[in-house]
Amino acid sequence: MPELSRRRFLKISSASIVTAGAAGSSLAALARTSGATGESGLRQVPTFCDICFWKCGCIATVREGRLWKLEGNPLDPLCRGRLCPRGTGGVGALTDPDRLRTPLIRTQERGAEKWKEATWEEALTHIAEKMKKIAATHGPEAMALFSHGIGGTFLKHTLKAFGSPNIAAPSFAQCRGPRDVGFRLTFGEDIGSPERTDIENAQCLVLIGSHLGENMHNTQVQEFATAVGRGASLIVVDPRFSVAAGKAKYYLPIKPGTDLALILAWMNVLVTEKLYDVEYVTKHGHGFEAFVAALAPWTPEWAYPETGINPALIRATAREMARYRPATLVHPGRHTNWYGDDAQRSRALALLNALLGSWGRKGGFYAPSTMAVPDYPYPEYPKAKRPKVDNPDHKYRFAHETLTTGIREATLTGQPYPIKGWLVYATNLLQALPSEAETIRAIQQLDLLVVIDVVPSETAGWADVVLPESTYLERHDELNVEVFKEPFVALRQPVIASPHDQKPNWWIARQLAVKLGLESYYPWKDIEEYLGARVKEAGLDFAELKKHGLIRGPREPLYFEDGAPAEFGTPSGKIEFYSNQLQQAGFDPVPKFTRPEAGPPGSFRLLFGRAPVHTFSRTHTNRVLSDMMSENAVWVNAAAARRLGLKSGDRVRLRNQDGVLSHAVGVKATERIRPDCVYLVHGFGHTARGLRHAFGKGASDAQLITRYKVDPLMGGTAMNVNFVTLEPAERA
Ligand SMILES: Nc1nc2c(c(=O)[nH]1)N[C@H]1C(S)=C(S)[C@@H](COP(=O)(O)OP(=O)(O)OC[C@H]3O[C@@H](n4cnc5c(=O)[nH]c(N)nc54)[C@H](O)[C@@H]3O)O[C@H]1N2
Ligand SMILES: Nc1nc2c(c(=O)[nH]1)N[C@H]1C(S)=C(S)[C@@H](COP(=O)(O)OP(=O)(O)OC[C@H]3O[C@@H](n4cnc5c(=O)[nH]c(N)nc54)[C@H](O)[C@@H]3O)O[C@H]1N2
Ligand code: SF4
Ligand SMILES: [Mo]
Repeated sequence: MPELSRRRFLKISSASIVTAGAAGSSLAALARTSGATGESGLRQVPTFCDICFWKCGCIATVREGRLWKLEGNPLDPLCRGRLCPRGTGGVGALTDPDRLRTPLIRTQERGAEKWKEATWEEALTHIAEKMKKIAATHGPEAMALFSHGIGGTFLKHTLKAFGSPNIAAPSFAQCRGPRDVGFRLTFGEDIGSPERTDIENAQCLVLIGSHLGENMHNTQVQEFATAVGRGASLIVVDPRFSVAAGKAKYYLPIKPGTDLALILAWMNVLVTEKLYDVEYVTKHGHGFEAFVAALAPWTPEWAYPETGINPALIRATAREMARYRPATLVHPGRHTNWYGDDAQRSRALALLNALLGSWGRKGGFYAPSTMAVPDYPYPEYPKAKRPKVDNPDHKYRFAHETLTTGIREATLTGQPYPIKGWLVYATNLLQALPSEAETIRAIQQLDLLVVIDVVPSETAGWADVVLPESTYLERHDELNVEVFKEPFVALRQPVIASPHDQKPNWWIARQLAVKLGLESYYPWKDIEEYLGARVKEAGLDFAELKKHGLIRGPREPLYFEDGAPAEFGTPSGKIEFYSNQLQQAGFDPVPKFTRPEAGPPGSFRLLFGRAPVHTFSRTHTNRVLSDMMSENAVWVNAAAARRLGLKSGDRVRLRNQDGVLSHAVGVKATERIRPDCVYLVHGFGHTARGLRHAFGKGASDAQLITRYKVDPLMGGTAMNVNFVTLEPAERA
């Protein structure tokens, strides 16, 4: 790893470099990765990270039976030998003294966080009996599973075998759903995760609220550092002067919620000045003339009062994008549930990329590939008697994944049919879904809530049964058959044994199935048997996979010019500048801008996002990471703070439009944010008493998000629609 690029990677993040400094692994180290203890008394095991869902390959070094350090696996194309600070800090997940140790069964009313310890036999028998009772009374579809990440694979299998189709993750309706819908409507394909963005080859990169450097998805940040390092032109649009904005040639401090107006005006400039890729659009486009006609009114002068961005700057940035096309990448974003018109805003981003000809082109969006690893030959699942509950009558026409909040709604209303049991795996619904009150009300309707977690989260606090999982460093998981720039298969394998009575998800899912009388769905007895069978079927060598942690496959062409097929999975088979699908469903065939509703006078719009050393709400109890950032601060524009008589370091509480009051936090008075909004890092302000280290530290954006707007195309829940005022607080 050249030292220079590693430094750049660190510089891009605003994190302390303490833990990240340990990152970077040598090939010599890899030679020792067989898992056997070497001469030095060190044992190294390759596996992949789970502190977030990027799944970077890592090498764990164990010394005298204890995990000593985690480094990037140099063979892994995702991490290229370097973990992000969170990945390195994964050591703290293992040693967290607040970990769940044994199964727990509730002894008092829901939410009291009072349980008795149970054996796995007792806990699983209890769950299976309840599930059977629910199925007998309401049908098996009345059981739902919320699950986030690869660890949910086997529980999904068990639930499908049980006969329920109601399985959802917050990664759609609370995260990337609008983006994938917007791009699918335009190009006929999702963006996927990892995103198919060719950041490292972009000549011009446009980030619209994608705050790379704080959002630490590893490959993206490394490629971002490469692009910045070689002088790529960077345009950043954000109401907050993010870490990325600090590297930008053009920074556009947009009025929150008005990006669609800016994107329409940019497209207007590209079309009226004929700066778009005429050849590409002619060859691949559908409905271009109707699109051009629809764009006519959306001039930079029209967009100015909406966005606060000067027309000259709108023109200059549109021309800058055109100058470098097709190697101009307008980043599609990831967390895109913002203001309620998000699928249309994402579609506008897709259209802007289409005008620049960047889809399928170097420095734009590459064509990903994957290795052929056949699924395990399970028996066929029983046919669910009723359709999924989350999207009745296909109300959200363009939702192509299950809506968490749709399942919650059905639980609340009993419509279209009642949901009576939730299995919740590795998702903290009370932090991840908007409106904590609705989640709690839905939980009150349940006959069974089972939470499978590593720590006693807020959601676990409401559970009837809590099951303690082994951490990712103590277990196997499903194979990661990655869809990426180059194909590879990666293995998660245990580095160390679980310290208490924790069990891996595959074991829990299998045992539960056995108790439910579904053993025939688990022809394999042990995870290695399962993984080995899949790997063998793919013609790969399991021993090699265990030794190196991954096996790479041959690269495929990435760009149209290299032979990647220029095919679009839309109804017209082309890039849909005008969408007949949308028009037929009663939506705008070319996106239109609607002005976001303003908040109460004197209030600030509440914005939120990521910090480099934390993941969502899941790392605040990790001592290594929380030592670097134990509390969030509320960013307030310096002039606005002065008007309120506040200065940096003062303690305040945030009160939202519905009267909800946050924990006390420090003020960060700064020029780096517009005066009409404030900003919090997501995931703080824990209220679960068992999270002793995180309890009461910082303010929770989730608690303040009592309102949300639902995207009419796909049912995503937009959360940037809450407003707060600030009140002085006594020092905690
Ligand atoms: N207010 C607000 N809400 C948001 C967001 C936001 O920024 N603000 N972001 C949205 C986005 S983009 C996303 S992707 C989602 C993320 O939503 P979630 O994935 O639900 O994220 P977390 O809140 O971190 O909850 C993860 C839970 O998994 C547990 N966990 C961690 N490791 C393991 C493990 O190995 N096994 C098991 N069984 N459990 C484990 C953690 O302890 C924690 O309780 O949230 C969405 N919701
Ligand atoms: N360290 C770390 N990295 C992560 C994660 C993590 O938990 N921790 N989570 C990962 C996941 S699953 C996701 S989805 C991503 C999320 O990260 P991103 O996809 O980058 O999305 P957001 O978190 O929504 O972005 C928040 C940014 O948008 C800005 N913003 C708010 N409103 C507006 C607006 O109206 N217009 C514009 N232009 N900007 C606006 C905010 O000021 C902030 O800078 O991060 C990923 N990377
Ligand atoms: S980006 Fe960081 S936390 Fe996420 S998988 Fe990679 S190293 Fe782990
Ligand atoms: Mo996300």
